[in-house]
Amino acid sequence: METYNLTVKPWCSCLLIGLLAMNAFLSFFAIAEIQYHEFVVQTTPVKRLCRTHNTITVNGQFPGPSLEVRNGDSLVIRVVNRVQYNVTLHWHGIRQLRNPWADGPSYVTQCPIQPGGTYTYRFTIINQEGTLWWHAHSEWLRATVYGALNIRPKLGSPYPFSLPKREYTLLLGEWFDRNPMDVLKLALFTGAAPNVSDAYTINGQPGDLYRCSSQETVIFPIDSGETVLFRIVNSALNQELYFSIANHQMTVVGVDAAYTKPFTTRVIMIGPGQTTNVLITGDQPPARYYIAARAYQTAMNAAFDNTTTTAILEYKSAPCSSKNGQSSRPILPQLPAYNNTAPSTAFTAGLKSPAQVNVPTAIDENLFFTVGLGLNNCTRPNSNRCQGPNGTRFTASINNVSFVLPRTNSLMQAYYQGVPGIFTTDFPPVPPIRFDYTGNVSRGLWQPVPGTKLYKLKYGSRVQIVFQDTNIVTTEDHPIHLHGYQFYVIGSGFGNFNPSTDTARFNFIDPPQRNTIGTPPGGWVAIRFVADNPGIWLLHCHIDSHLRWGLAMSFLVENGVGESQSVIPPPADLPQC
Ligand SMILES: *[C@@H]1O[C@H](CO)[C@@H](O)[C@H](O)[C@H]1NC(C)=O
Ligand SMILES: *[C@@H]1O[C@H](CO)[C@@H](O)[C@H](O)[C@H]1NC(C)=O
Ligand SMILES: *[C@@H]1O[C@H](CO)[C@@H](O)[C@H](O)[C@H]1NC(C)=O
Ligand SMILES: *[C@@H]1O[C@H](CO)[C@@H](O)[C@H](O)[C@H]1NC(C)=O
Ligand SMILES: *[C@@H]1O[C@H](CO)[C@@H](O)[C@H](O)[C@H]1NC(C)=O
Ligand SMILES: *[C@@H]1O[C@H](CO)[C@@H](O)[C@H](O)[C@H]1NC(C)=O
Ligand SMILES: *[C@@H]1O[C@H](CO)[C@@H](O)[C@H](O)[C@H]1NC(C)=O
Ligand SMILES: *[C@@H]1O[C@H](CO)[C@@H](O)[C@H](O)[C@H]1NC(C)=O
Ligand SMILES: [Cu+2]
Repeated sequence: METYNLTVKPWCSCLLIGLLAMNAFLSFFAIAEIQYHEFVVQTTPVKRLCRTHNTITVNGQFPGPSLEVRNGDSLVIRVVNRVQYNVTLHWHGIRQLRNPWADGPSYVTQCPIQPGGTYTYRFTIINQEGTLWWHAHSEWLRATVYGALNIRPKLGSPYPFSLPKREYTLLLGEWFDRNPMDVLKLALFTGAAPNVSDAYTINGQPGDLYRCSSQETVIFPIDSGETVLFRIVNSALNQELYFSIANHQMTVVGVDAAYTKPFTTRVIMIGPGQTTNVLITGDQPPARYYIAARAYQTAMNAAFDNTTTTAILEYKSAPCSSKNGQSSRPILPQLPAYNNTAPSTAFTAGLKSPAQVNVPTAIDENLFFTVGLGLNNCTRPNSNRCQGPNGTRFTASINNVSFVLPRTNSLMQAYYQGVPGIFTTDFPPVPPIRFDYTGNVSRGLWQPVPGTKLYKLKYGSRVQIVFQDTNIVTTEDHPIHLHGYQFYVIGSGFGNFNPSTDTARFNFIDPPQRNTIGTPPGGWVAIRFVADNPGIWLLHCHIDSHLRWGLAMSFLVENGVGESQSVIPPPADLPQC
């Protein structure tokens, strides 16, 4: 198999271990590999939109190095922090069984790697296949610090579709024509929404529709008649995106790290944190076709980046004139209107597991979480620190708790070492006040309470969560990401969740498995999972501005019985605060 975008691994030596009987998780005949990498977080000049910026990268690459692994492989990644910011890396979607120490969210599972420091992430990929990615999990550094984490089946194990000859990784990103950390800093000062980005990118390049960009537009070659696999990742900081390829159908075969029942579509909606694998066949006249993505914007009256990023699908047999000539600009695909929710709903409804899956039918924990924004009133509404709507500051919450990270320890370290005073475990399982969530919400309900509250789950408990979007400030699609787990998405709908009618429509047969799922704007989405991974796991909106405002909480999953159901001891080099 030929892989595009295979990046050079710095000092990657790979050693084969046959018949790994010592690792109970690996099947007896598996041949697994241990990959060693060094990721140096550094400042690198990157030129985009006519200007050069000192950009935070990994190993000087933007996007960062791709990790190409197989199910069962182990990764040892030594991270060296050579920038002035605190850094952590998160391996988005990797389950990290019993191993929260390698998960990465700053102040949740570890203290950050401070300037000049190092930390080695060690983890094994256990029963996961598909496309994941990695990114910084510390303030807004993930704007430029991210890369693919592609997991192929074990050697000799097939894909559930005919093996494509070629595969491409396509990372969608968001580019700011200034230091993203300064954009965040300004927003945190003023309390207003952060400035929007200046471009979307495909593998780091904005494409033909932006100034000073067309020379570097990414080109994906295809042969007439061949089928290629595209691994699409939304690494954008704050924006759901619509994605399409001119004149070509896409066959969706996977989302996050799970296969799906194949279905064809002209457009996909992909939220920050999500991945989608699609097959594309070169069945059109040999020419060049635009691949394009732009915003799917659900928040009302909010500024957003309305630009369009493009790459080019180029038939190798396309006439030279069409490759070089000014005359033959590639065809642009039709993308839905920014505010059109119908194509997103249709796409999401098409996602199913390939066969019947094992969804817990009985549940031990029935959780109902309201998710949304809020506004904090100011004592001096006219001050330059209260530039949010009508002299307020933006906030966000789950069940009216706006999540606050600790500063003097990580949640996981405090829990493991029994350090008191860092968090409480009284996160409310249901909203403290019932109201018409998606109706006209009384202004008196808009200000949540800050807190570092966790929700305790017994090992092995069967959990259902209904995420209910609210109309506080605005209804919106919030892409909710759960660390340490994959869950089944068993239902969704618009308006307020109604247990007596909506539960009857849940899909217990073939719901898709994901790690990130959006709430329909002004609607709800229901998930189920078994709490079989002990540790502290962050649940949050993957729109980074919302995360920073507090749209997050954490689960504390207790140890079960014996070592095999307990968190492993922390590594010796775990960063301290
Ligand atoms: C944000 O946008 C405003 C208005 O366009 C501009 O004046 C300001 O410099 C920007 N600042 C940052 C940090 O993005
Ligand atoms: C994008 O927004 C700008 C400013 O709000 C507006 O002038 C422009 O027409 C919009 N472009 C598109 C393609 O919607
Ligand atoms: C979407 O925007 C268009 C024009 O900006 C407007 O006419 C239309 O009513 C909007 N649709 C929805 C569903 O908000
Ligand atoms: C701000 O105040 C105006 C005028 O009172 C009102 O119409 C608007 O809804 C308010 N906006 C918010 C977000 O509270
Ligand atoms: C929402 O309720 C407030 C009072 O609680 C009222 O002033 C306002 O007109 C209502 N808005 C709508 C759109 O119904
Ligand atoms: C915040 O201010 C608004 C009006 O400006 C008021 O309706 C609301 O009750 C206030 N909230 C709190 C928590 O004080
Ligand atoms: C959240 O809690 C604050 C403080 O108790 C209260 O003013 C507000 O109404 C609550 N809002 C909701 C949606 O529960
Ligand atoms: C970096 O992390 C350390 C440890 O938590 C903290 O003391 C320091 O203030 C942080 N620095 C910045 C710039 O956030
Ligand atoms: Cu959100």
